Formats: sequence, structure tokens, C-alpha cells
Amino acid sequence: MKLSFRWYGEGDPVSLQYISQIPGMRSVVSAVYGVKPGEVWPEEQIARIKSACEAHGLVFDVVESIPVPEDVKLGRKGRDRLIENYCENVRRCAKYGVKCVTYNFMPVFDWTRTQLDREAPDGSTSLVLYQKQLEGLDPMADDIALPGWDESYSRAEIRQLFADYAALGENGLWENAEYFLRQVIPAAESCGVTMALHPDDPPYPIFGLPRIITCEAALDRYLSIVDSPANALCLCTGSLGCVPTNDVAAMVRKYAGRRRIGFMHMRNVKILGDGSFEERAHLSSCGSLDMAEIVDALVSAGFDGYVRPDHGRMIWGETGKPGYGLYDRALGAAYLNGLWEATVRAKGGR
Ligand SMILES: [Mn+2]
Repeated sequence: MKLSFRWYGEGDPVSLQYISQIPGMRSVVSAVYGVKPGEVWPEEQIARIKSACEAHGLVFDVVESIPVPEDVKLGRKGRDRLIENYCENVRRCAKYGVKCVTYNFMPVFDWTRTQLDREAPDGSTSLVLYQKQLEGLDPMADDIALPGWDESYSRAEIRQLFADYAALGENGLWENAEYFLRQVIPAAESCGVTMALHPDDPPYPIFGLPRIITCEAALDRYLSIVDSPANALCLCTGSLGCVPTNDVAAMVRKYAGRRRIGFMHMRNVKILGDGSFEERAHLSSCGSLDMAEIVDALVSAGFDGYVRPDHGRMIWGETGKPGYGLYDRALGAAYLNGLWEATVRAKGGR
């Protein structure tokens, strides 16, 4: 595996120096921030991330994310120019050494939680989604703001987006994903980039918005649209794993075996039933996922792609971006290193 860590750029309280001090750390996962989705990233900003990483002995070779504009997901007029800009961004990133680009195809919101600082009995805090907290919220009627939702939308724009997605439905969203892939995958192939699709988080519809990247059948369908190694997955264990119907280890075994995983997001969640879940520490015994089995699936398949510890809890008094503190993600990285080494050794490797 290529161990990696997400970095939110120069404003991130977690510095590249701290990241470089985590044992085994290789790659930085970052993006150009502050450019509207659908616009082209200035090359000098990409170059700046690359040289900042190199100054700390790290490699900037994974982008998370190049966001897909709503007009592309909705198939609105003008999408061709936006898709061409998307391809141009992929090419520009490749020019500066990027090998893997993560993105998602979720309507309106990248992820949804109901609370970002839920306190556990030990005083640590983490992100949670409780159905009870979701109940009674109506985005069309209320001025709701859930954590993680883009506050740059006005209420009127949100209402319009919800109405347009309701009219589009799942089939329309699939058609628009296909239209996007047929142009973006050849562009990625031609510059040696793997496109890694992140599953919907959580993997079920919220507030009637269609969600399509939710389960194994959906992943099969998505990968078959363009059957190329450049059309791959960012397999996020915590996103897929917060519903009991997804067997994450089996999915990892299948898609790693087919060389269709570009990037692994590793985190653990505790499934609470009714679609509710809590993000937990990475260790298998802390949540519902068997992290050892997932690592075994990767090692058995000879997986050599990117792996990062996904969201961590806030511990030891750290403050900052929820899910993206240093301490618990570094513990996650250390845990993954240990699991990986032990698994490789147990199979006779080194
Ligand atoms: Mn993820």
C-alpha cells in the first residue's frame, strides 16, 4: 500500500511537517481549494502543493476531490464546457505528478451527518448520524443547515436543486453519470490517471434526493459503464459500511482482485440500526467493521494503491476540522501499518 494522509492546504492546522512524522507516510491527498466547481485550477496552485509536499519528503499524487458540478450531475445545458474543464483539471494534475483523482456523484451534499462533535463516554468526540435528529427536518420548508452542507447556497437555490433532482430521479442521475464517464475516463487514461469514485455517504437517499452509489450492484454497474482500469473506486469502508447490507470485506476482495480500487478510505463505524451510525476509532473492536479482514483482502489481492486513514475522532484536547485532526488519524495510520505488516508476514511476505 501507499500510505497517504489528507491535507487541506496551507490553512490546515495539521502541518505537512507533522504529517511527515507519521511512520510510513508517503503521499499527500489534497486539492486546489477556492475555485468554483467546473472552473479550471490555476497550474501555479497545483505546482505549489507539489513543491510544499516535496519540501517535507512527501509526494502529492492523490487529489481529493475534483468536484463534479451540479449542472453535470443534473445534465443541464452547458455541461459540455464543464466536463471539458473537468478533463483539463485531470490533465493539469497529471502534469504535476498526480496519479489518482477522487470524486463522487452525490447530489448537492458530499456527505451528511447530524452532529460533528458527539461526545463518547471517554470524552472523545466524533461525527454521527442519528435518524432521530434527522426526523422532522424538511429542507423544502425549513431553513435547515446540517453540518457538512455547503452554506454558499441560498434557500431558493437549495429548493430549486431539490426540485430538479426529484424530477431527474435515479435513472436520470445514472444517465448523467454515464455521459460524464464516457468523456472523463478517456481523458484520464490518456494522461495516466486513475479516477476513483467515492461511494455515497451515507449510502441511502436523504430527503428524497436520489443516491445511486450505494451497494455492490451499483458499483458493478458503474464500473461496467466504461470497462477500464482508469474507471475505478475510492472504496470508503465507513461510507459503505454504515449499513449492514454491505459486506465491505467481500467488496474489497472482489474489486481489489479485479484491480478496480485506486484508493482506500479506511475508517470504522458503529452501526446502530435504523440507518444511524457513529464514527469510531479505527480498531476493529471499536466498531462494526472487521479491519483485519479488509486488510487481508487487500494484501491477498496484492493491492498496491493508495490507502488513507479516513476520519478520526477528536482526542487529547485537539481542536480543528471535525474528522480531520492529527492525533486520531495518526493512530489510525499506525494501526493500519501494524495490521499490514502482520498480514504480509503471515502470508510469507516481507
Ligand atoms: Mn471516505
